Amino acid sequence: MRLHPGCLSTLPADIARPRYDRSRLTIGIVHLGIGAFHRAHQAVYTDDALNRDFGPWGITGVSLRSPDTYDALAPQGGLYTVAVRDAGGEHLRVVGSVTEVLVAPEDPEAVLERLTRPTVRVVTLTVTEKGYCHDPATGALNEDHPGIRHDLANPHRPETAPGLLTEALERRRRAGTAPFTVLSCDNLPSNGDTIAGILRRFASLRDPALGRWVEDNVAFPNSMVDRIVPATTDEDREAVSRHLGWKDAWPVVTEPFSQWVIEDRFPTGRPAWELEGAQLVEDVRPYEFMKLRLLNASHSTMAYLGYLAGYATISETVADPAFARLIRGLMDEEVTPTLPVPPGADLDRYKAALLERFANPALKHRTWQIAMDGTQKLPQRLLGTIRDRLAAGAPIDRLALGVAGWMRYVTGEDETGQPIDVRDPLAARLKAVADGARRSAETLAPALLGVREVFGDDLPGNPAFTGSVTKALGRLLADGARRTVEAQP
Ligand code: CS2
Repeated sequence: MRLHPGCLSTLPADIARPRYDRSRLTIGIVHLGIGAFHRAHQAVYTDDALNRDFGPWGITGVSLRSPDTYDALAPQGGLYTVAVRDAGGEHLRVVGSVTEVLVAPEDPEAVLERLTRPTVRVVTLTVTEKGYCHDPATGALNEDHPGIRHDLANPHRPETAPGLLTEALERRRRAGTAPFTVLSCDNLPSNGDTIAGILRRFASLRDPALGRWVEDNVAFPNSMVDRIVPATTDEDREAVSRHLGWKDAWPVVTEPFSQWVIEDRFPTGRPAWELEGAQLVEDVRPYEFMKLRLLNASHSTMAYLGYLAGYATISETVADPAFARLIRGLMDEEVTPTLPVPPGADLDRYKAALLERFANPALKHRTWQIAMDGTQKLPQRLLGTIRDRLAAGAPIDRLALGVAGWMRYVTGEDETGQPIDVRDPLAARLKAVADGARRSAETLAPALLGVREVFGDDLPGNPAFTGSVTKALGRLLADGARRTVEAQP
């Protein structure tokens, strides 16, 4: 039988469930991009906050592309299971904070209706890096993006996150309703400032007066989000449903660790997330640097080199002593010197915990999944650190090997000659560039460095950078990823 609100009281005692009356829950948050990460992170913090201090903070989840999540959760009344796994076993909880799911392409008016309700005071986003329709190298709105062009031409029938948010804000402005707070929960540098710049520009292009209103009235707090959430497999669905005793069409699987650091700027209020472990701070940047440059940079480096070496998951990759040594060296030697230490943080303990989290055998986090959207991820994960190191005249060998791993990966062919399913908004262009130059590092590296959206205008002209990347790529093409990693100091 399918999981549904009526079965909550019959669940086994060891399974946590909402302790509040969901039938009285009203919507206060709209979330754009209701994927697995949101459901294992923000929705859990909100569920905990509702358990402790019930209030008008129910979540409307919005899918911007596919109806899959709607098809899975709507028959379950929005309920789903979070399976927390580590070497010690699995703990389940059923989350109740998501009250409904909408599919924007199927019914954009319903989404806009929710976004313009005065009771909706916070809009959170996990639309992935590419969902911001921006230039990853600069963070500015990409005005040539096809979705942005569509939404500027059809402002009342938007398809993109910037278009939807701006149309909703415009309707609130006309109705005299206070704006909602926009809380980005994606792995972007200064994610709040970035979405602020994107929306202000988009709004100004629509109407300069609207642009000024957004500038003067809308809050965009920055945040750092962290929890490892692999894509859910059918095997996970079966295992969780067996443990639960009810069929859950789309549970999410995650680790015990969770962190959320938020700039406390919510003029019209927010749930008491801080009572559930979220950290409210003045300045999120040191936490964001720590996480993006240590965790996400290691993830991307292991994703490309691990995949090329034949490893399907992160735990398999880091179990290889040569890869563990590479990641340890990358974090200690090349990244840590660039990091401001966040208040109260112990970087050595943080890094040791990261290696344990990567090694979690109960999480099947695919290298292929993390390898997606490299053009949107490399700038904040590897290239920012590289720029700081170059400015300090410091070596970048391991960071450059990560970049070279991406270059080798986007050629679209693995070391056994099998095709790689490269997923990236620029995949076709990368393939064309690689096909034109892939015989040697001396031609492939400069060709890919020419992708300005990734490398900007500075790095392609920096000989220390281009030399280091070309050398590493040459090794990968000649010796393969495993031997190249083994040869690292
Ligand atoms: C991963 C992240 O897929 C990826 O790019 O590096 O989703 C990562 O698991 C999270 O940022 C961890 O908080």
